[in-house]
Amino acid sequence: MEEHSVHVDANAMIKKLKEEGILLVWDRLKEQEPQCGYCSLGLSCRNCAMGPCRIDPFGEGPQKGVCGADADVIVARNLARAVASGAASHSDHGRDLVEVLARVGKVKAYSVKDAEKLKKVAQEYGINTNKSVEEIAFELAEAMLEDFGSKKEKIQFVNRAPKKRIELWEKLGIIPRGIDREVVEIMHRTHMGVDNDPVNILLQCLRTALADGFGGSMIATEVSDILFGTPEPKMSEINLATLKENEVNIVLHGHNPIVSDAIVEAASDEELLKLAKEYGAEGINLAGLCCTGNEVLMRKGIPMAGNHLIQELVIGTGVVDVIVVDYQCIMPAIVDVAKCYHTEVVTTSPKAKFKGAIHIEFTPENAHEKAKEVVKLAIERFRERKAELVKIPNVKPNKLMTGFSVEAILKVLGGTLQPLIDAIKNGSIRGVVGSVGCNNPKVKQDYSHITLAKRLIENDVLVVDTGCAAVADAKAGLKVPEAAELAGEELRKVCESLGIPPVLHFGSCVDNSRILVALSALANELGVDISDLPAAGAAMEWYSEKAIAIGAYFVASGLLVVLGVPPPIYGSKLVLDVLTSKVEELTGGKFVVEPDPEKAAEIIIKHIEDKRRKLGI
Ligand code: CUV
Ligand code: SF4
Repeated sequence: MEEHSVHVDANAMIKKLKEEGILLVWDRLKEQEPQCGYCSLGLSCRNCAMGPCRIDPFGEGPQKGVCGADADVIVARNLARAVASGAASHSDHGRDLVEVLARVGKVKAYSVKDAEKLKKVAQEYGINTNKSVEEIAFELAEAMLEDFGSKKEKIQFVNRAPKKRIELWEKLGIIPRGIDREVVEIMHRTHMGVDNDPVNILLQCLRTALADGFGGSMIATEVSDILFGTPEPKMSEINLATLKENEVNIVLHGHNPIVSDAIVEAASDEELLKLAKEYGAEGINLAGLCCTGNEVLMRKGIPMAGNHLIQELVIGTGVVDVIVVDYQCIMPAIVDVAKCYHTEVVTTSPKAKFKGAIHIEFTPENAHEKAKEVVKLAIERFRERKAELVKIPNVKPNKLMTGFSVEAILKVLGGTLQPLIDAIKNGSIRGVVGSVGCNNPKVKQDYSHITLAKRLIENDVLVVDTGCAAVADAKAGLKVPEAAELAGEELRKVCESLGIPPVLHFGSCVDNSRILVALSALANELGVDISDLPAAGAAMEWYSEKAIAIGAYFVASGLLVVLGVPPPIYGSKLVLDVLTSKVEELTGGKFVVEPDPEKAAEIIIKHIEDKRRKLGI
């Protein structure tokens, strides 16, 4: 059988779980195959009860749904609903953070860790910062909540984009007005008998995606930095061997740092540590998964167990006492896997309960106590481990350097972007690529992320990564300063002189907003638009609707975006043509679908060289 992952630790665990008779994501994918062709092409619609309807892709069967909608409308509408869901997920996560920000000073568990950033962001919102931190925090939270509503003409952070870009969005009529508003408008427009112009629907996709990138996601990043500290470079470790056999292990899974941060605090509580030792554990060990893992890794250097496709495997080590989750990308399957071990799955959000899990609901008010409760539960579960099921893969944890916020990069560069601009201009850095997104069981785990990153750095292209792509690259050893050796000669020199790796960890998925901020700043310094930059994006192993929203705001911002997994748009020539070609005339960006990471690298490098030529550098 072909191995499902490129990693030794993952494959060892897959083998172990298979032997134990546990069904995994790859087995369930197999059971689903062949997957529905209509759905894969985007040609099925169940938006109303006259349906469900399907359009025959070969032109022989029906070409219209019961209402008369054709393939173009149905495909565009389906894509729009995915963008709405993706934007809503990032943004509702952002809203939860804003609600904590509003309570600073009133709750025990949270405070402002970066007052300087609080003031800077408050000033952007036109708030007078001559008052207490708590007052500023409250006013900023109120102002940000207005970005979610429908009373504004433009979301505040849109102003961070280059002037030319904003003018372009105005001309196209895609300035996002309110985060919730754009999402609601997609749900409205895709109801039967509303927007039946596929191009008009696609433009609303771009506007909603921008409400995510320059709205919900950017708010999530900025407020997380304010509350938990703006990341700074630090070393940490990654892979399944970050779990410790002799310690209580708590795995932090999900997305929002609100819960994970409180648990990090609680895990160093003296009394709980004492209790753990009484029960025979040497300590309390934390390991992250997916994006909440990225959040606590970036800010606190908490080790990372793995990315999306590791979530079932991590439990299979038999040493996870509690896996605590909030929301997004948490497979319901982990509850089933946990049942085969002593592991408890703990849910924390009223928005995301799982059948078979223990629900310990976190609020800003009770987070302190609830976090201790979770840690205590883990300590108790430690005693219930089944020795015969314990097996941590026999590998060493990989090292990585994390913590590259835009602020941290500026510090590394000595306070200005000039050294980076010089390096780009003189060609020692040919360009910058954001490698983002998930794992998908349809792709050998991490293969495409890692291959793409390697080819890019070999060709002197600096890679910045987020989400599960970031975890993949780190596991492959691309995020240590010594990885500079794997880069082309010119990029190697730059990395060595700065002491940084050629692949920089920008954070979680909402932190893709950091890429928008960095590219906007670069474009502004150079006096050009984002679409003029030698830059691109890639989501080689994406699975999530959130990744579609990210791809769409990158394209709306003027970037070429390579998708390694085909999106469900092939049922409409028109939609396919707009997104992979015509949109370039509008925004300067476009999608390319290319599953082969070697070819994807070639496409990106060619794009970067074209942009350099046009800039005359
Ligand atoms: Ni938000 S969205 S699988 S955890 S990157 Fe990872 Fe990242 Fe995709 Fe989910
Ligand atoms: Fe069918 Fe039209 Fe209803 Fe969709 S909206 S299910 S195409 S009738």
